[in-house]
Amino acid sequence: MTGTSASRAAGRWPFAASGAIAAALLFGVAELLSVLFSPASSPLVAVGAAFIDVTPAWLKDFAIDVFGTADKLVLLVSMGVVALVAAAALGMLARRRLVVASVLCGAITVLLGVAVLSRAGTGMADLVPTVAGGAAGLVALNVLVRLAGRSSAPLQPRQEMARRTFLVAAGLTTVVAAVSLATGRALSAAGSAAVATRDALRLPAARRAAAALPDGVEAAAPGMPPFVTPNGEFYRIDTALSVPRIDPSTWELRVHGMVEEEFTLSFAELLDLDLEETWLTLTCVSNPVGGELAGNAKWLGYPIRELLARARPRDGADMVLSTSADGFSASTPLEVLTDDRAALLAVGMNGEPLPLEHGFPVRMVVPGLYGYVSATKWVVDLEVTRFADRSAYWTERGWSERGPIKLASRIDVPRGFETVPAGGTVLGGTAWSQTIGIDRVQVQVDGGEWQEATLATEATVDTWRQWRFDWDGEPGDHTARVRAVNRDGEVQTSERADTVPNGASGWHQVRFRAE
Ligand SMILES: Nc1nc2c(c(=O)[nH]1)N[C@H]1C(S)=C(S)[C@@H](COP(=O)(O)O)O[C@H]1N2
Ligand SMILES: [Mo]
Repeated sequence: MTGTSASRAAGRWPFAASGAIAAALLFGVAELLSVLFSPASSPLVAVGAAFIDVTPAWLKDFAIDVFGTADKLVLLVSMGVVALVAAAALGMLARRRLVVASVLCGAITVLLGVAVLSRAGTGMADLVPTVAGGAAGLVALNVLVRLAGRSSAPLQPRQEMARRTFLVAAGLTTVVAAVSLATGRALSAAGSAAVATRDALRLPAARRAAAALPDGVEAAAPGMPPFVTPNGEFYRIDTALSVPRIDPSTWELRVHGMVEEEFTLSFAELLDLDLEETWLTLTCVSNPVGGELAGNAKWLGYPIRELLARARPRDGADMVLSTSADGFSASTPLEVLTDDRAALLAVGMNGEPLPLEHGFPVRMVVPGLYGYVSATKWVVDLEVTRFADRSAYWTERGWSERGPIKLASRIDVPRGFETVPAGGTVLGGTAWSQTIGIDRVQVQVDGGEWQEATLATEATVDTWRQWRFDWDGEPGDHTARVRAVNRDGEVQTSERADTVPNGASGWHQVRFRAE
């Protein structure tokens, strides 16, 4: 680098920094103010959520495949990086064209405002954080760029002083931006009525309690996941960048559409109904073969069948479109919600109110269907309709309108590429075929004969079933495969299908080493 190009580069960084700091201040101020409005009034949250909504199925699937449940963190961090780089470029433009850069800054603020208004349930008032943030960013950009200009003009008298002024201003603005951002995030996480109410809430006992778990539901294989998934470990998949915080005293479910009687139900009314409990394994359509996007819990809730009986669906209706407070929707066949399976409007999970991330205060759980077509969290609306007339969130993004869970099995231990002691190796895993039940599980080692695994006790046909397989192997590298047979006699297919459009299939296989 020659002397002049080095000093040119050195001359540019204060402008790039000014742009980036102005952007940080914009988002920081907006984040802090958004605490006073709705979560979606944060432009950060709104843009991320809008981005998730326009994400095509393959990209969503890719993100979940690669990042699992850290997908949202990765999204936020990548958005942050892109925003800072773009803002740095804007800062450099401002060096020569401050007016143009200021107009662009205003235009970006308008776009952020549009993203906020595009979110379900936001109104004009929710623009306040974005507008205030945009104004703060604009002022910061102008002040910092002017100071940077003075400090980098070599012929300017007192250049050293100008330089120091710029550094102090830039540093202070950065601190203000960072503190507002952190405080805003922390306050919106902690200070809401939903959290306080949930902590104080005591759910009524079930009129019909779930049967106690029989002995032996867990397979005796070291390292197996627990049969009941603790709430804190339950997989979480949704489009909600910031978890909706609903105060149950304001929650209402509207039941309407092709029905004889429309009605609304409050949370207090729901708790007064005859609640029942059921054991049920939820599964995500994005779960790859052998994946962990499935969890098993005891749910407390009111049968959706009873709600629909009260509404009396009209002839010709074949679907219930459930919608959440944040605009997600799922299309569930009407017949599935009116037959005798335990499809619940759930309020409790493993003996507690639903965790906020799992749908507090009310969600749906439906045996036998993937979550994206049935398990609406933060549910506020049930519309009885027809598949021909309405479509749901993921259907509009390339997934099937119906999503029955596919028969599946996986090997949990040994883990892939694990080294286990040779001789007396215990393999263990999980299989599921909700509403039908698992009849047999078979294991094949190194391409040999399929052999019967020992099944753990079945809790209910709606829950997963664990298995174990004892194997006396030679030392060396081995491959084990698993397949299940359900109680309808269906043998799990070897045919590999991708998760898009209606769930993965194929046999899970694990390589491990015995020593
Ligand atoms: N409101 C809302 N409900 C939702 C979703 C969502 O994005 N938003 N995702 C669904 C999907 S795809 C699945 S697999 C389940 C996951 O439920 P969990 O996060 O409690 O495990 O929730 C379903 N309910
Ligand atoms: Mo899902």
